[in-house]
Amino acid sequence: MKKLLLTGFEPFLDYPVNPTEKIVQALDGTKRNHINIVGKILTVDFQQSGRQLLKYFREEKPDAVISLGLAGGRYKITPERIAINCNDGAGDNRGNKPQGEKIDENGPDGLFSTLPIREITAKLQEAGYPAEISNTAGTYLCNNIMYQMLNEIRKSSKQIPSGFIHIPASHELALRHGKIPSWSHRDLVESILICIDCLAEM
Ligand code: PCA
Repeated sequence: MKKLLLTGFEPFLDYPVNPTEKIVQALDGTKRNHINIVGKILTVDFQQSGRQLLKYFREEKPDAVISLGLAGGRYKITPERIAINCNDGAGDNRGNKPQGEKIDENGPDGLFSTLPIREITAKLQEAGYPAEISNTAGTYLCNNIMYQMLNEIRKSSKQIPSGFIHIPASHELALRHGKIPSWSHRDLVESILICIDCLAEM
């Protein structure tokens, strides 16, 4: 494993800050145990986010992909188990509001994460960070891009680990939002580095 594509999102809905953007900015261009981290920020847009991710994937040719998203209200780091072939939920940043459409008309109903999600949660817990596998990434942009990335890799028959990790709010966001639990930026960054460590052997 030499190169990791790590993605985060811009702010969306009633979250004026997206901690995933801050984490990706902090780690972009850095190295962790011989893994070069390439960080990219995606828009929150049903028409564009997946295209952006696939473009970065083709340009960067990474050996693994980890996408991060904010799950405002969650208390733990939650690697997602599965992405489903469905767009739904609140309007995105460009005003698109899908109503349960498929992401890929001909794609499978669901695609499982190919990240070592059990090892990731175990390593986080060992390091003292609350973590558990999540069985739903929702139907919004996080699910959408997780699905699109796994679908692209599936079609190309490549063996590239890919998946999605939802994270809680940062203190910076919680202070501005007022009603969600939060972690420090430092703990968020450290926990994502632990997730990256789990890829080292792959
Ligand atoms: N979280 C959203 C989209 C952007 C983000 O950071 C989600 O969970 O779908």
